Amino acid sequence: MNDDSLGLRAATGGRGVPWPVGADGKVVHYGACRSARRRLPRWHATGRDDTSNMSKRAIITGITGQDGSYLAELLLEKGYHVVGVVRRSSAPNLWRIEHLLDRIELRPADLLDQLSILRLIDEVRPHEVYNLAAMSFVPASWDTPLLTGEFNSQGVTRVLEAIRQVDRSIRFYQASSSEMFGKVREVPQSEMTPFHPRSPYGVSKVYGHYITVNYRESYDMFACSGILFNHESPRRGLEFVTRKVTDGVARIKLGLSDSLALGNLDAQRDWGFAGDYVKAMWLMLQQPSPDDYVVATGETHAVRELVQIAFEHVGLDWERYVKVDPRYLRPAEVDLLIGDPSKARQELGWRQEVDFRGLVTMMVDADLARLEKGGVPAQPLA
Ligand code: NDP
Ligand code: GDR
Repeated sequence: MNDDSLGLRAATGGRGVPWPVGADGKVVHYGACRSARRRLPRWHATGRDDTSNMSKRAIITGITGQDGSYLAELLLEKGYHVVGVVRRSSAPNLWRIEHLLDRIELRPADLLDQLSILRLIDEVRPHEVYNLAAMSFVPASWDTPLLTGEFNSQGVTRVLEAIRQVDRSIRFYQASSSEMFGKVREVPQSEMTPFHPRSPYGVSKVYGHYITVNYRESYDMFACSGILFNHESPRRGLEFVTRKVTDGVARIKLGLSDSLALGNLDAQRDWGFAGDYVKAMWLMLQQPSPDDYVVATGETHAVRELVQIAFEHVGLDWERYVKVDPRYLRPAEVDLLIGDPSKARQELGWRQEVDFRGLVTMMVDADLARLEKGGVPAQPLA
């Protein structure tokens, strides 16, 4: 299979990656790093020039998702050659990266297919891999628990295993989640808080987290797990509660709808802006050694508060429009999440720029602008 099989050649400008060559311009082969100095961790033994991003190549799995699109923008700004992974679908889902298509390369692969991942890593020979691809909608994980595990647990192992076989010096980021804390054992949650996941999604992410830690400890790989709390944006999928609310508010304001059905209004989340959070992903892979970090705002808000701010922003009283529909309640709920981002702040120098109110109003304004222009995508699924 090549780019043409997905009709992507035009989108990528037909460019290929100059592979298989290392940053020094020499052809590299499987196991090229295996004879490197044994007593140093693998990522010290690459001979790559890590001081400049100009020559760096990064693979992003999940580039068509919310975070993938923001991360691709960030890496392009930093001068990376960005390779995005897309999976076969009857209707391409490129709306979040349409504005980037002439600056990135798209390659076909699927987290379910080990050989496609192995070939991808071997052909691109990236410096960094950001594994963002996942089945990310929590309620769907009860409908498809086995498939969720295949994507979110074994999918991570497949990427790590491909890196191990091709070149262990490749730096790896795993998109772990605050859903791993689930029924929380302490407040706030930090890197030391034990996990108690409450959904097949949460359970699958715990596996993804620990297999990342295990490959780091077993093979000296530069593998980091970012334990990110909820982060949102105007590019968020319509099924997640923030976007469902901001889209719903915009529809009601414009007379396109007269009510909004939601589930648990009492759930509390630590919500931040996705554009801020992808910076933490990049920072993790620029450190002298690999580690795991909680990324959060350190504040928590109830769904009810989200709803109130969003309706207030357009001058409406939420209680007139919002209905609680038991269909949106979950078999087991995560009641309260609030992260302690001290380590990310101290060690990575990471800071959020957008606060909760700023995030909600930005999303409402974006949905109003989109709907006013006539962009009316399908109704949210959940
Ligand atoms: P999205 O749901 O927006 O994007 C998911 C991406 O994964 C899409 O690009 C999707 O591709 C891709 N994907 C799914 N299955 C496969 C597969 N089998 N092979 C290849 N690609 C696949 O998620 P987000 O951007 O919000 O999240 C990114 C990651 O961060 C996910 O792993 C999520 O679980 C995790 N996370 C997210 C948080 C958040 O608040 N956003 C918080 C903590 C963790 P397609 O377009 O083809 O469907
Ligand atoms: P979450 O996000 O499950 O935290 O996972 P979501 O926005 O789906 O739910 C947040 C909270 O809102 C409550 N809720 C509703 N949720 C949805 N989707 N629809 C509703 O109508 C509704 N009403 C109330 C939920 O019960 C829940 O408590 C997100 C995903 O991005 C994961 O991939 C990621 O790992 C975590 O955030 C951190």
